[in-house]
Amino acid sequence: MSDVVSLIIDGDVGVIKIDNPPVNATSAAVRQGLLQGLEALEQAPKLSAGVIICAGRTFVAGADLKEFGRPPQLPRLPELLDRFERASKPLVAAIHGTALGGGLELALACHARVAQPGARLGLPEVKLGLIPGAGGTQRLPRLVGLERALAMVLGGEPVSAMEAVEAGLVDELAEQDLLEAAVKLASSLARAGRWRRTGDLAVPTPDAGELDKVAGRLLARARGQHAPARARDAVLAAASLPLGEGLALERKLFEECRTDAQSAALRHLFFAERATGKVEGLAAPLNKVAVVGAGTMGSGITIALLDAGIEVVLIDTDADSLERGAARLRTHYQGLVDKGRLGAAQQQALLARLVVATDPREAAAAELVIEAVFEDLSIKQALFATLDEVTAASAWLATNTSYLDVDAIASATQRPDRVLGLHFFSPANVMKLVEVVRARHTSSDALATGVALARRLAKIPVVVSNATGFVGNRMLQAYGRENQQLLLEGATPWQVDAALESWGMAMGPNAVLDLAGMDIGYRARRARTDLPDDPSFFRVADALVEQGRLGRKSGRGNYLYPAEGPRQPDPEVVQLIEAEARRLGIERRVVAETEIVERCILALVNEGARLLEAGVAGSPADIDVIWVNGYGFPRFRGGPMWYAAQRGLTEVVAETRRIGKTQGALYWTPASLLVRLAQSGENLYP
Ligand code: T1G
Repeated sequence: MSDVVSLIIDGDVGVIKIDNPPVNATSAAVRQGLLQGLEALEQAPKLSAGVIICAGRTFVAGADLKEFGRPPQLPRLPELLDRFERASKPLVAAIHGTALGGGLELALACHARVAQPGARLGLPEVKLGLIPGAGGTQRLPRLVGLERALAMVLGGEPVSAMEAVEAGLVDELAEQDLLEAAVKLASSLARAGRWRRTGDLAVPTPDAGELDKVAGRLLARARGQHAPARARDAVLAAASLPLGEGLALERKLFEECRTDAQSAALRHLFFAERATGKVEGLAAPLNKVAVVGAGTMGSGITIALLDAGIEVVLIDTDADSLERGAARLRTHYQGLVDKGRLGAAQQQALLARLVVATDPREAAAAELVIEAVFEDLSIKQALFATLDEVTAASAWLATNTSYLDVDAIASATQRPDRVLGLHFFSPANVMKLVEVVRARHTSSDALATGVALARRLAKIPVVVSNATGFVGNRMLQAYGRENQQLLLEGATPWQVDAALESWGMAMGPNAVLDLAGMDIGYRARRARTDLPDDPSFFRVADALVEQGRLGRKSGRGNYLYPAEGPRQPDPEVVQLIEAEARRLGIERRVVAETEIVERCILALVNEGARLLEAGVAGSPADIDVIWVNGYGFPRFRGGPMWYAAQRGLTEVVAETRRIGKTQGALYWTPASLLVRLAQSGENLYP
């Protein structure tokens, strides 16, 4: 057979075993091996049935994404699976781990499915800008009905083995030995002399109104994306077209997705998010972590640590703050219990791993301390000096600062090699991004320990160098400056937000400022000595804060926040902006939506390029991962640097220069990296 697919005899059953680490993707070699395995099985007179099983940690988790963009090799998966479905002997899929995409399609082309209780089954192709392309949109509805098939294909989320049994997707749960259960079922199908081909089943006629509701809800969540609507068309066709025609339509729609720029962007991110944080150095094991600062960030970080099975000492020298933080944790977990998402026993076990204290000396036994106190350098330095005394010499000390100088913080200790930044994003137990900050003396083991911890928390670590705002917030400043300037020049906060949200940003910059609270930025700007000499710099945000309009937390900021219902535009804000514009001598005008998007997004690109030149960001892919996971940049556009690369750097540089003619060279001089690449005909991505 081949080194990735083997045929083993188990009584009268031929077991086709796939062994293609790490996730048994259906590479060309696997497809060739499967075809050979099936032909050998059919030609073996002593074999009456077949089982498809996988070695390693999971059943087939999909087509091999590394093959995209290369010339296709035979057999292609759709034809192979049609061949499986028409096999002359019954085939049973034995599922463990995650049967996803082409893996679930392989199982659907079999005649029955057995799964381990912990297995998960799904068609996540839309998350890659694709649709199932090997029969999933036609066979799944035949087993689970159109409504559930729409939800699975348009949402892309997997279902548990139990849910799959209830839905008719899986025939049996293998509580004990998976292979034994599958062989037994395969034999029984052969003895019965009949087995059902999924493709022969009729699709139960649905309630059209219900279908529209399911599809409408899922499509609304996929604003701006192309694949989900194509997926809907393919799935609905299963109820109206014979299998062959439905498969042909699926293939056509799949090809449209495969060649769509959105899929290239999403597949870029898939690999980019797995490539970040590859650092030298040895990650130290962490069993006990101290978190200092029981505020919003400290509590969120504590939840993430507890959820990952780590013991936490939550310290706050202010007893009231500590109690508020502890109450926040208890409320969080009780809320999960109330929603049925956490068992009471699990809740107890989680909280049993938590100790709270007001004395920093309680951090003595922690292998790592994460500081999340007030964003003030002297406060942090004093704390790190204390931690230096009270913790073991081997302890790692991390600061969660979002923009302060990590070198200055490290200098307060005798162990700067063991000091790093772990910049979490709020809410820290939800947001996936962690900027792992390499300060001047940070050792490679310290970095590796930070990266490994982020992965253990199911987050995405990106290593950045120490510089004001690191990467994400430095770029946010450039993006925010354009927003502020556009307001002074004539746009309203809701106009800017609407323009960027329809372009794909998860939330407009003014709504984000209100959410975070504008007093934070206000204080940070006053503490800085490196701001541009520009009286209009963030002047609208500052004026709002000076009028007590901090954002959501004060009920009004760029918007009004009524007790009930959505945020509201506020004419008073326009008056405030107009007054500031007059004072600054800025003549207001009508600002077009295209100008808003162009200036805010290209400001991001230019600042990102500057950070690459300065070595603060390690790669364009790191920047893309930061902005789609920390700031709501639309995934289907691949990230700021991917977007610029697809647009072409010659055009990006020309546009930057054009904007600079009216906005001035201070902010709009094209980064020399972009100019150099454009001139040499190169790009940010090969
Ligand atoms: N192709 C190639 N490599 C893959 C892969 C895939 N489908 N899935 C994972 N890998 C690599 C990944 O890059 C990493 O490599 C390693 O495996 C571990 O991954 C026809 C066309 C299965 C839930 O979308 O969701 O089928 O960095 O770090 O956290 O209709 O991987 O170690 O070198 O993510 O334990 C549909 C994608 C494809 C599933 C495991 N399938 N994968 O998560 O490990 S399109 C998917 C995942 C398709 C058909 C269509 C996850 C996982 P490296 P990991 P994990």
